[in-house]
Amino acid sequence: MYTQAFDIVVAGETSPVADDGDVQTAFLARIARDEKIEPQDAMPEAYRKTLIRQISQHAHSEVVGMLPEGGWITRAPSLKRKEILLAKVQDEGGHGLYLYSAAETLGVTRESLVEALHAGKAKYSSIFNYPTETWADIGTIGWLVDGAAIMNQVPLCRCSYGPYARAMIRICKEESFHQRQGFDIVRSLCEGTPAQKAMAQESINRWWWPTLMMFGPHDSDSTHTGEATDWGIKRISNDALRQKFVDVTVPQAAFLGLTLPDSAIMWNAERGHYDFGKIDWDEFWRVVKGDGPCNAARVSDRVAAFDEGRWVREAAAAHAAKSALSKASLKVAA
Ligand code: FAQ
Repeated sequence: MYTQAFDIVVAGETSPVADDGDVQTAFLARIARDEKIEPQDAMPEAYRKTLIRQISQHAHSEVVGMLPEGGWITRAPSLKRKEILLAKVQDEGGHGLYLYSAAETLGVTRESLVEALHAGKAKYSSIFNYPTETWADIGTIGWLVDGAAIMNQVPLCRCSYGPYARAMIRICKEESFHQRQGFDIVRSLCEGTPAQKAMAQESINRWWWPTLMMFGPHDSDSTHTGEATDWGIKRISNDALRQKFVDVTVPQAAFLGLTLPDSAIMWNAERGHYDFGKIDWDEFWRVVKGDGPCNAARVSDRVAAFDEGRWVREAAAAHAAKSALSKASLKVAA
C-alpha cells in the first residue's frame, strides 16, 4: 500500500507529540536532513494538525472532484471517450482513498473527516464549485485542472511526511494520464468543425481564471506557507507554482490555436516568465467560503452518494466479519 507504514497509530489516538524543546530541535534536524517523518515518529502537534488539514482537504477535493465530470459519463460522445472518462473518475475516487488513508495514519478517523465535509465545515478545492456545461469542459478539466493539480502535487512527492509523499507518487502518475486525455479532447475539438473549436474556446474562457485560483492566495496572503515550508511539506510556494503553470500552458494554448482570456499575458524576457493579469480574489474567497455557483449542490450530491452507498459499506463490513469468524474457527479446529 502506498500510504501506510505497518505500525500506524490507532485511529482516535494521536502520534507521539514532540512539543518539548529538545524533541522539537531533533525533529527540525531530521527535516533539515530531508528524512521522512513516519506515523510512529514523534512530531510537533502543529505539524500533525497541518498535515491533517491539508491531506483531508486534498482527499475531499479528489472525491468532490468526481462530481463535475461524473455527470458527463453517460453523455460522452463515443464509447472510447466514455471508457476513458469512467476510468478517470474512478481514479479520482482512488486518490481520495489513498489520501484518507494517509490522514488516518495521523490518528484521525475517516468518518470524522467525511462528517466535516458533509456538514459543510471542511474545505476542498475551489475549482470543483464551477459547473461543467459542455463536453469541452471535460477536456478543459483534464488539460488545465489536472495540469494545475500535477504542477502542485509533483513537489508533494518530496513532502516530509512519508505516507503523504508515497501516496502522491502514484497519484501524480495517474494525474499525468488525466492531463493528457484532457489535452487530447481539447485537441480533437480544435481540429474539428468551427463550432467544436468555438466550444473549446468558450470552455477555456470560463475555466482559465478559476484554474489559476487553485494554487491558493498570493504568498503574501498565504497563512500556512511559512510553517509548511519550514516543515518540508510545501516545497514550492503558491505564486511560484502558479507562474510555472502559466509558463507551460501559454505555449500549449498557442499550439492548439486557442486564446487565453487575459490580454496581459506577455513574455517578459527580463524575468524569463510570462506576465499575466490580476486574479479576482473576491471571487476566490466567495467560492472558498461556500458561495460559488455549485457549492451547495456539490455537498448535497456527496451526502446523497454517501447515503446511497451505505448498503455497500454494510455488506462489506458483514462480509469481513464473517470471513474473520470463519478464519478464527478454522484456527480453533486445526
Ligand atoms: N480552494 O495558506 P494557504 C485535484 C485555503 S486535487 C479552497 O495558501 P496552504 C485532482 C487553504 O486551505 C486539487 N481553499 O494554504 C483532480 C487555507 O484555508 P484553511 C486539490 C483554498 O494549505 C483533478 C487558506 O485558503 N489539491 O485537482 C484554496 O498552504 C481533476 C489559506 O491558504 C490539493 O489539495 C483553494 N484552491 O496552500 C480531481 C493539493 N487555496 O485551511 C478531479 C494539496 C487555498 O486555513 C478532477 N494542497 N485555500 O482554512 C496544497 O498544496 C495546499 O493546501 C494549497 C493551499 C496549495 C491548496
